[in-house]
This record gives sequence, structure tokens and C-alpha cells, in this order.
Amino acid sequence: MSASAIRAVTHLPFSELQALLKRVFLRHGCSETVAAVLAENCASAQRDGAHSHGVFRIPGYVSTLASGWVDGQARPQVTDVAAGVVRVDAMGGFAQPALAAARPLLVEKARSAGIAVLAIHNSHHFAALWPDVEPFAEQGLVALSVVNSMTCVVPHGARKPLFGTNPIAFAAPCADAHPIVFDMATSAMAHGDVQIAARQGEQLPPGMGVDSQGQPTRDPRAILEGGALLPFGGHKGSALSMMVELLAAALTGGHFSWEFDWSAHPGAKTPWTGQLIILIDPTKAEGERFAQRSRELVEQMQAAGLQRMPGERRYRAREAAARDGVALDAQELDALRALAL
Ligand code: NDP
Ligand code: PYC
Repeated sequence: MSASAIRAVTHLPFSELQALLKRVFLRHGCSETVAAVLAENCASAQRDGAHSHGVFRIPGYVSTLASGWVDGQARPQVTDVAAGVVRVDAMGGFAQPALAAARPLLVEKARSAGIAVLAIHNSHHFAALWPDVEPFAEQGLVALSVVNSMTCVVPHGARKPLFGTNPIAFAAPCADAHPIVFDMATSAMAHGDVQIAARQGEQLPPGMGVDSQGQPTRDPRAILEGGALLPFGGHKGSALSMMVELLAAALTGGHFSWEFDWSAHPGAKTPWTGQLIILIDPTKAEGERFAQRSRELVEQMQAAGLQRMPGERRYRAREAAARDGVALDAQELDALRALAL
């Protein structure tokens, strides 16, 4: 039995968890605005069962804020660059408040031009990516986002780690249903899941990573301590990870995953990189039919035997949380309460 299986689980209403997390962020140096945005993000991940980016991340946020590596009070600077381009300097703060600050202008541009790009740089992203795209699909827009992270993935055919775990998230409206959403690291496994496996003393499936000698390993500690992850799907995932570096860093003016040095900030965990979001207004391309066409696609996939859509596990967890409260490890909840004091 794994260590996690014998730990007590407790349940908290979403609003209570959100308020507790906001107190933690405020207590550890974030402004009111930043604390509110991060608390909603983190509580949403916990609610949806996205455990590698829920309250598991709080110690990392706290140690990073204490190290001075990230500015929890940063005020993002939004620039209206062109008909379809918005740029935000996150000013060394978190990416999500930068997105929140640019959001009204970005949506306005997407609706008028049919497409708009948001380029965020000088930003830290330590969270799941789906919360950044799903709300756009709820407004009828198609959204694609990429963010790069920190060097821990060996490009396919290379000898040394270079890429980050570099996730890609996509969201599209679907008639009479939740938006279609996927959100995936381009590494074989998210770094957060490797940390969770290490904490729980579990072995990984084969093919996730290599040890410090470049040899395949199933030991999460060997990956975390001098080893590296592999891209998912060999050369194909590697190409997508390369694309993420180009779009999230080169195109936005952010750092590549290997370009920042946090060694002078012990405790720093958040990658200082960039993020790109592309929004499309489907009514400009396909009239009002897009959401219905999405629905047809899902129905055909289901008729072909599909048992589970991407995003479906999260939506089910969300329903359960609305009914029973958000599930939390009781020890983790105690630790959160202590961090809020
Ligand atoms: P997963 O491999 O768990 O899931 C990837 C996607 O596939 C999800 O949309 C998931 O849906 C879907 N999915 C999973 N299993 C199935 C299945 N059997 N059938 C159909 N769809 C399926 O995610 P990752 O481990 O790659 O990433 C986890 C999180 O880590 C992401 O939220 C990502 O954004 C985050 N991350 C953040 C980074 C950062 O720098 N900020 C870096 C790397 C990762 P569902 O959600 O419903 O399970
Ligand atoms: O899980 O790979 C990850 C990750 C990196 C940065 C934030 N999450």
C-alpha cells in the first residue's frame, strides 16, 4: 500500500479553500490582486483533481516568494501592440495576474479581428495551464496556450536536458456541454507527478526518464537528482516541446527554459519564462456553427468507442467537489492553515 493510500482525506467547500489559499498568498507577500488570482487557480486545480498543480504546489510558491525570486506584488504592464497583438510584461511576477490584466483587451481584439495573440514575458508560471484557456471557451472562443518551464527534458536524440516540461493547453466551445479541453506536458510525465511519485515511494512506468548517467530509470528520485525526463512520443513530442520554447519564449521575449539562473535564490521553484495565448473567434470563420460541429465530433468519437474525453475526469471531479466539497489530504490542510497564520 502506498503512503498516500493510508492518509486521511477531508473535504472543504470550494469557497473556503479559495479563501484559505488567498490568506496563504497574502501572508507570504502577494498583493490582494495576485493572491486572489493564484488562490482561485490553485483551488480550481485541487477541486478538479489536478493534484500535481493543486495545494501540492503551495510550499513551492511560499519558498519561492520567500527567496525573492518572484515579485508577488508585481503590477503587469499591458501594451496594445497591433490589431491582433497584446503584449504584457509581468514585471517579474506571476503569469496569471498578467493574463487577467490583459484579458479584456485580448478578448476585444479577438472578437473584432477574429484572432488575437497575447504574449506574456518576464513571468513565472507554476500552475496547470487549462485554467488559462477553459474560461475563453466558456465565452465561445477557441484558445490555445503554451508555456515553457525549466530545463529537465532531454530533446529526442540529444544527450543532455535542455527543454522544460512545456505544456500545451487547448479549449474549444461545445454545444450543450462543457468546453473540449486538453492540457498536457510535452514531457513523458509532468515534473510535478515525478515529485509526487518520489514522495510516495513509487516507481514510474518505463520510458519516463533517465538517471544522471543517461541510463533509463523508473526511479523518480534518480530523475529528480541529476537525471532528466524524456519527451512524450519520441521525436514528435520533442518537436512540440521545441515549438513551445519558440512560441512561449522566443516570440514573447521571455527566457528559454535554460536561460534563467535561480541559484542565488535558494528555495526558488517557479520557472521565469514566457507564455503565449492565441484566441480565435469561431463566429468569424465558421459563423455560429462551430460549437455544434464540436458536438458532432465528440458524438462521432463516442460512436467510435471512445470512453473518455480529455477534460472529462476533471469535470467529473468538479461535480463531485460541488456535491461533497474539495478533497484534501488532512495533513496538507493542517499545513495550509499553519501557513496562513
Ligand atoms: P496528463 O497526462 O494527466 O493529461 C493530459 C491530457 O490528457 C489531459 O487533458 C487529460 O484530461 C487527458 N487524458 C488523460 N488520460 C486520458 C485518457 N485515458 N483518455 C483521454 N484523455 C486523457 O497531464 P500531464 O501530466 O501531461 O500534465 C499535468 C499538468 O501539469 C497539466 O495541467 C499541465 O499544464 C501542468 N504542467 C505545467 C507546467 C508549467 O510550466 N506550468 C509544466 C508542465 C506541466 P483530464 O484533465 O480530464 O485528466
Ligand atoms: O509539473 O512539469 C511540471 C511543472 C513545471 C513547472 C510547473 N509545473
